[in-house]
Amino acid sequence: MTKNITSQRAMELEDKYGAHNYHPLPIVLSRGEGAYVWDVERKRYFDFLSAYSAINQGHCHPKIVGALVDQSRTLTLTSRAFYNDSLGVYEKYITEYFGYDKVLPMNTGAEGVETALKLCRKWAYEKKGIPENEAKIIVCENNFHGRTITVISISTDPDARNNFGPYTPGFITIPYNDTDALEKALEDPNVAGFLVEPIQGEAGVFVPDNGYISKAYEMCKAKNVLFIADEVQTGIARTGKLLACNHEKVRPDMLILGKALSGGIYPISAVLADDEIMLCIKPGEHGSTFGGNPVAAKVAIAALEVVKDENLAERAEKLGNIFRDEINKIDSDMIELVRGKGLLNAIIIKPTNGKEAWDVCIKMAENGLLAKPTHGHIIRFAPPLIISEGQLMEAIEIIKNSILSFN
Ligand code: IF1
Repeated sequence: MTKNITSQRAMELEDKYGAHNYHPLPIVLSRGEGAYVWDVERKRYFDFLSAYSAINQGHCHPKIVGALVDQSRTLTLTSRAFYNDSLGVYEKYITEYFGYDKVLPMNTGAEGVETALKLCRKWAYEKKGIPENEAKIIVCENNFHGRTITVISISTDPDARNNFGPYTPGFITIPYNDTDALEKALEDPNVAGFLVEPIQGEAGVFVPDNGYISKAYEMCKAKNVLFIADEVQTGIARTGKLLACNHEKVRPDMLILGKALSGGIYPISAVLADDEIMLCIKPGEHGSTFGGNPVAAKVAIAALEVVKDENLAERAEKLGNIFRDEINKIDSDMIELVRGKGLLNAIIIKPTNGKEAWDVCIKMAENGLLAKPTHGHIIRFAPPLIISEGQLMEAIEIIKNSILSFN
């Protein structure tokens, strides 16, 4: 059916038979390898979105695909009604990899966030002694934690939350990167946790002030409040360290991972925590059909091995510095600012001559590079971390020429 489908036909099919919950760039992809993707007309592009940082290890990494194929031929799913020979091995591997007592395996990032919120509330009632149904969790304005009802209940983005009410109660929203606001919110004795992205990805790669994460962590500890890091997008080497929290030597009480935990090959998420928190959930109190399945277990081990074997964090650190330095050299009024950490960066575009971020993305696509605006005038640039320095320089040339074409 998909043999020799044209871009036009593919888009028509999605328009007619699919929900209209996205507005994609008019590019129909059919193949991915490393830092590249190809459309159905066999045009090659640099992928500078990496499926929103799920493809850190590069498209179709042979080692991860191999793990997927081998396990898929053997045993794909047992449910958690029984044990299997892969889950415990994976749980040992990932908890030692990140330094926690235990892991609760789920599938999507949003499920990981929901799981962390449930663990935080359980801990609040059973360990901290907050009166039942009174627990509150602090979240930040302009967050993005997923699309489920509770997660959009804490969103401040009208598109994400409008007309999806009534909303889940029990949250306090404060400005991001504002420790005074956090200090005030922490005065409430019923606060159980603080859920935060170390860098706000969807908000436009908003990097907080140096010291914000470590100060926020210390303030939470002083009030016996759980520091919960959503590293679904910033984790797995993306920002130049294994975790974005590592930049400030913060060890979150709960760590939420997703996306590149599978290298973009399979939906895998995880919540890591120590026993005092994790053992608050007893048998039968949480779970998921696919959570921790044998294929996910083997794929995640392979994906994490690639991160270490190919030094992806060090690469992201080095190449990210080159990216920002080179973009800052571009002489164009359209470039208001470039910001980011490691290979999670964004360019703030100043609309010029009637052209804006979307037009820049269309021009870059014509020139062989894919990226997409987040809000308004911000374009996120997040290539696979396996990109070579030569490829990066070639990609920067495309970005430069595309932007200068509007001068
Ligand atoms: C979409 C955004 C990015 C995330 C963080 C949890 C999740 C995400 C920090 C939920 C997911 C994805 C969702 C996807 C596009 C993308 C996205 F634009 F939506 F906001 F990356 F910034 N925490 N982000 O970034 O993980 O349930 O999706 O596996 O919904 O369009 P998920």
